[in-house]
Amino acid sequence: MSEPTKTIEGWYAYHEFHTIDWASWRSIDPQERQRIFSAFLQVLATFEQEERDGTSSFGVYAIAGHKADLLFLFFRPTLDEVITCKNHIAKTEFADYLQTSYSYTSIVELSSYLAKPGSNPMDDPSLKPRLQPLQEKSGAICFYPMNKRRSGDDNWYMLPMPERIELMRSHGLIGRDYAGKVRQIVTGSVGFDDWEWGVTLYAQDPLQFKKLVYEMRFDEVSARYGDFGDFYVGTAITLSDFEALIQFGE
Ligand code: 76R
Repeated sequence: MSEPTKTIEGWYAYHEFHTIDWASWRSIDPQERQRIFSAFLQVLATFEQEERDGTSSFGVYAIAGHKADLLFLFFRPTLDEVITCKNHIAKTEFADYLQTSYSYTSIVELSSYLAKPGSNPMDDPSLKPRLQPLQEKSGAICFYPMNKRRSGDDNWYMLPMPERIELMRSHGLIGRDYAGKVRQIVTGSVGFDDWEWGVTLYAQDPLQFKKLVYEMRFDEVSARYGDFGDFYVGTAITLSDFEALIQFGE
């Protein structure tokens, strides 16, 4: 058996994607819509307040394409808390006009591949913000789940540790070229959800997602060992952007 990689976990992550049921939403009168949406905003404002208190992170995103219109993204210390957040949203009247089109449960994960041998990663002061990451409030977001392949000769989990370290070094080097342009949050989901990791990327310019993901496809870690799920791309929105998004301009 090859040696498992040590991982350090941080906040739980819960990505919840929704489509808006525009036909039902349009069918109710504007005052009623206003009332329902105001109540919903109050719930979201609570999540934002909790983020300001430093106990979690929350974000709302507008998503491109037919797979979703909205993403609510929660980073929270416990699984119980993300379940509670999910149910807070589900119990609102506004949720009657949403359909959950996809969701992903995972946990912020740092792996020890590039840690200095013998060092205690917990001594690293840069670790806390990486384990308890705050979301970006502007710019673009990209999310997709992925696996490391386990088929025939291409089985990541049977590679000896030194080989995996070497491959991850090359992966990290490509990533570092995007420092300042793309921020990545890798969340582990073995035992939690249908893929092994979620990848959440932030960039001011969404084109940088394409550049980075494309470049990584040529790197062995992704070329030989990466299997990918559906991609979601969108932008961070404020609560007032959100209000504008769901209005019809009456
Ligand atoms: O954490 C670190 O900065 C150390 C180096 C590093 C690790 C250990 C790193 C760097 N990643 C690591 C682990 Mn990554 N990453 C992805 C994807 O689309 C694809 O082809 C893959 C999706 C992207 C875009 C990306 C970006 N990374 C991982 C893991 C866990 C692997 C395991 O444990 O087997 C996955 C699944 C994964 C996937 N990675 C970086 C980036 C970027 C931009 C960096 C540089 C970060 C920096 O140096 O600031």
